[in-house]
Amino acid sequence: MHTRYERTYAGLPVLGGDLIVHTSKAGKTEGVTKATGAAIKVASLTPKVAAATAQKQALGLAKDAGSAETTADQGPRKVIWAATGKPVLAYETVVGGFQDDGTPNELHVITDAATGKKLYEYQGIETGTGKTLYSGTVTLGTYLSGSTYQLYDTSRGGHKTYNLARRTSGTGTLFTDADDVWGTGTASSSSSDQTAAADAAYGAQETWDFYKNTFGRNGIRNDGKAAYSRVHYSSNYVNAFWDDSCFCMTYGDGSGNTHPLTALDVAGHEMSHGVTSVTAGLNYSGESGGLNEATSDILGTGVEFYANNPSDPGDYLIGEKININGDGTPLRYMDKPSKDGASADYWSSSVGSKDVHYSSGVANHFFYLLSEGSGAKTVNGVSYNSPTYNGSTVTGIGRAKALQIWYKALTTYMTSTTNYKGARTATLNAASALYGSSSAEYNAVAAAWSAVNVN
Ligand SMILES: [Ca+2]
Ligand SMILES: [Ca+2]
Ligand SMILES: [Ca+2]
Ligand SMILES: [Zn+2]
Repeated sequence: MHTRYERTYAGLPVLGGDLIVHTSKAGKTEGVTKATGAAIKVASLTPKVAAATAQKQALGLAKDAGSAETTADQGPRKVIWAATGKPVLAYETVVGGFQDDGTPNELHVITDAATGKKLYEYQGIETGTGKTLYSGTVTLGTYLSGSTYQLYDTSRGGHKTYNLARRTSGTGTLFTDADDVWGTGTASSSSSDQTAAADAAYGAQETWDFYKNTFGRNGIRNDGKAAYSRVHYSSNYVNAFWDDSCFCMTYGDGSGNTHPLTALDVAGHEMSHGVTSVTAGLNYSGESGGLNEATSDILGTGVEFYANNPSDPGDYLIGEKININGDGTPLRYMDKPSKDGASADYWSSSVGSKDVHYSSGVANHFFYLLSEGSGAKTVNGVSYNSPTYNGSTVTGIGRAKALQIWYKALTTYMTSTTNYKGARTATLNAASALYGSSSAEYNAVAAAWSAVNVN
């Protein structure tokens, strides 16, 4: 038996004071491994330096690493620093934000509480390498526990990726790895395959970052806590789903268990159902159901563009990477939804009786027109040609503004029963609040709705 202990001194955590007690099966102590040999004792428990000074030092160091944070995420808290040299009373300050290259920051700075001198700093974010199926080789937030890495992203609300290994219930087993390189970039039908897990973890992190950096939203519930993801659900399961009751994301492995449904827009789509659920709560049938589905397509597309991943460039297609139709065509098209053979391009009084994945077409088409405008256009190498119901020419205001308007409408003006007419009002209210009621953006929202026959 090997038991780890953290130590405290006068109620303060002792950093670098951890130890492991080794015992035999019979319970006899066979040895102790200590992180420090020094006696834990400090002259005074009263700092000579103000906590604000320690915070200033930590923020300055984080700024050097590219962080724009102006306050500490945690601390400064009083600790005993015993990891280097003679144990002293110190402050630990943690600064979040992002580093120069976009990697999240969790800079820990240890400041001597007597002298104000920096004793130590370290980056708390582990970044592993994911070899994904759809998004190439990516950086993943991981966690080193003992000598084993976990697919556990402490920098984004504590997101964990679990393996259901073909089961259909339970949380599954947390993915672990010896060298922090996850997956192979190729789908495998093995139920311990890490590639799908790498995609799922990547999808969760990009979705988290998209919401945080685009809307200031801290996680699906906006409470700073991550959902979790499960892969290898069931066998030959050709779907992925969000479930409010477990607050978790689940992915099937697709046909032959070699086509996991883990592409970025699918991940963003499904997790956005969680956001809708805790905001507008759009009922999942009739026109509100179509708006619910469209919200997931719109925000999932937002995630895909945000990630800016060369293996999966942003587009106005849904599910173009997962080849669910078997002929390489996407599941849905936003510029002209009827291209899938079933979705509605325009509102009609019967649109609410369609399946929600088809009545969503009206709002997807609205979003495309609002972003890019009508007519022919090529974006990231994909050609679009978006028609209008009334023959009008719509000029787009750009995806960034269209996303802000949709998100504000969803979170501020839509309710469980909002229908298409109500969505027009909600997005006009949002445009008015964001840009003013006589703005070009407001007029573009009105024009884009009219172009899909919502008046
Ligand atoms: Ca590995
Ligand atoms: Ca794409
Ligand atoms: Ca897409
Ligand atoms: Zn959906």
